[in-house]
Amino acid sequence: MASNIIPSTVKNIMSGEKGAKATQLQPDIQEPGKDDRITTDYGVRQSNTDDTLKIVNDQSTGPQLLEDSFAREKIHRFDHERIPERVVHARGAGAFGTFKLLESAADVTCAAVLNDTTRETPVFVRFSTVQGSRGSADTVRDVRGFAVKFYTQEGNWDIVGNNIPVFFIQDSIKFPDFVHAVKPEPHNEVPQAQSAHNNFWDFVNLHTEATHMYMWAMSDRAIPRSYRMMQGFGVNTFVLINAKGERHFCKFHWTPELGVHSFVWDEALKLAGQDPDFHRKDLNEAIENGAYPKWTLGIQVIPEGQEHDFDFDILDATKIWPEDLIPVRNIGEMELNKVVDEYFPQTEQVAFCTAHMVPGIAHSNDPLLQGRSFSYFDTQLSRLGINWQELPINRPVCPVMNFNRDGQGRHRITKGPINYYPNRHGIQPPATANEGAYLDYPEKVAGIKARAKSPKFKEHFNQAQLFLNSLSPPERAHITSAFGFELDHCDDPIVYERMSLRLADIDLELAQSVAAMVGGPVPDKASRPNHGKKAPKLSQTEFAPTKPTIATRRIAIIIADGYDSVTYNGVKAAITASGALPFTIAPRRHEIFPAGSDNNPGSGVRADHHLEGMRSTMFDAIFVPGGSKSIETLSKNGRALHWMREAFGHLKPIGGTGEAVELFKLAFALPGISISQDTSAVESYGVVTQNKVDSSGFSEMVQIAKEGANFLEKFWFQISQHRCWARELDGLSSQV
Ligand code: HDE
Repeated sequence: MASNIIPSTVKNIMSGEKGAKATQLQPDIQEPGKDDRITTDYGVRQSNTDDTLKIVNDQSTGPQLLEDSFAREKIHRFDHERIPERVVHARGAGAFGTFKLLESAADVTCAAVLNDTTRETPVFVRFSTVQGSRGSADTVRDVRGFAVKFYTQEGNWDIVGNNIPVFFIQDSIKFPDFVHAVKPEPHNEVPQAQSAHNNFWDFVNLHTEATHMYMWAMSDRAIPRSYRMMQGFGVNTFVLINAKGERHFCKFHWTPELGVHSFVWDEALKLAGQDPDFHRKDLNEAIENGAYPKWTLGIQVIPEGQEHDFDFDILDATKIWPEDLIPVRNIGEMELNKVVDEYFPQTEQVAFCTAHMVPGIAHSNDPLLQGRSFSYFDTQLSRLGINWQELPINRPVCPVMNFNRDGQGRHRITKGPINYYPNRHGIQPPATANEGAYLDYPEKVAGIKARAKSPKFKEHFNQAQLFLNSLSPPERAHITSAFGFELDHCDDPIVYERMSLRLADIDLELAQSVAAMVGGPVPDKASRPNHGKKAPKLSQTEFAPTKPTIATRRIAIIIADGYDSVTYNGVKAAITASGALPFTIAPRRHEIFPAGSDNNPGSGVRADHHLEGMRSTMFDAIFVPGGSKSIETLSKNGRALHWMREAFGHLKPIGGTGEAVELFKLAFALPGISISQDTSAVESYGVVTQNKVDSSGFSEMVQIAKEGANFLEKFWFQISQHRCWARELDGLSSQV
């Protein structure tokens, strides 16, 4: 049959992308359009993809035919769509970006990516949870993966890090035990993506080197508000080598521009059901809105020769290097500025490995790191096959030239008769130092061969205490309730009783509060005294942005028919002008009419969502403009009142003008909270109101100031603080 259809085209997307990695990815990107036609995998156009080939007549449908290769191909390809998910870190979200060096670190490393301040290095970052399977929720209590692949001109360099600076184990040989213990239990595959079960707490109780890490995992760090608001850490100790051949031990830090912020636990729990994709959507939303997330890259370095000067072993991944002893030097900045084009080929198929290091960066003898560098290569085999490094997302931007050949899924074609070295033509010899070869450091090593570790590895409690002592009062309170939650989910008394006693190794007050909550024996004395020391930068409160900001915050504006449109419009414009995101929420997702409009179509605003469709958990703050009819409707709406009370309970800033004050009185009729009827703006426990509205100037950029002169200045200040902790400390939030 002759075809008059325009020939099928597969377009390379050439626009909107720049840089070496983007160029390299381009030939593999298709953008199907209306002029394209569906084909088989071998390129033949298909006429019908809805009916299998079968025998039919006027009365009946007969058998299908084996010769229908179209149908077989379609089902066969579908049957094999899934690959094994990552054994840990299965659920993730990725994005592309760039790394720029701000200050050369040539004094400690000859890695060009950390020397050359004129370069922009493309990166791909994958954030993840650890325990859950690929379909689990984003907001569970868990460590978050923070893996960065730098496509440098000297080859790929991966920092495969986490958002917590320490780990549960010191030696890689324990990893299978640890992962088995934290993952769902083998007999019933319960629970999903949670450490709140017998096996996890049994393991970490018996395995005391995990103590420091589970303090972090019970802290707010394990329930981040956003991937964009987390720190990242290389965790392991790496080695930097400079041009003089000198060695420094190094830890890598990523610090987010927006500060480090977390959910409150009840909110995280609810979001796991209400919006399990919250974090991946949040990442894409920010990038698509041009609010590119940024982190600084910092290094802590210890010169060779000083590695034994500390009371902890610097190769022990269960220990931090306190910043008062070894300051962080910020040397670079990473920005994420492009969402992935397709999840599977990019975020799912990206393969990180701690052994991906460029000249100037090397392994230390950290026994966790050594094992990791075997594991990541090994695991890619079962996930992606032996040629995983040929997938576009994994390819370096510099040439890959070697005699590794063949294997399943080989793409590259290398011409010529030679596939070995040395060869008679002198093809592809190893590089010299001047040609940028990776040189191994000639480290002198002496010792006896033994299954053992050095003595300092055996101290397991000092830094757990250091961490707890360094937290703010709300953070400390959250740790106590997190233990309360987790151990309450353990039904084997051996587990929660032993853990209640174990906590007395860290802090007596913590142990007593938790034991009382979970039904364990309440210890009457500390099993080891708390040394009382603190260290800087362990509390999240120390990472507030240098200038308070409400950028990228999601603010729900709640209205009903009869709302005050002048204030609504003014505040909404001000939210946008400040880089935050306004969402209008109303009893229905249709046009909502303002006061005095006589419900004339076109006079109002279409709600983005209705009160049942979304929940307060999905927003950072709430604003309610006045309008007597609107407030009367909202006051009678149970869901609207629930929004207010839930946001209040989750410590969120709440702003209201005009008659909204009446709604707040109804919603927050609590002793201790006073909502003034004044004409001036008042602020009480993060609830900011203004009874009489002067909306002039609402759409201008707002000075963020607690003691600001007008409503927006004060409301913005509350939003910039993330949550109103005083509400929780004074027990108000638990009363709603
Ligand atoms: Fe991993 N880890 N890990 N890990 N890890 C994996 O590699 C492993 C550890 C981390 O987004 C696996 O490709 C061992 C510490 C991240 O693709 C696997 C040990 C830290 C990711 C593996 C550790 C991490 C992984 C599973 C103990 C923080 C996700 C799939 C010696 C510094 C990377 C894969 C991505 C993934 C092994 C401990 C971070 C099985 C053996 C410590 C962020 O190879």
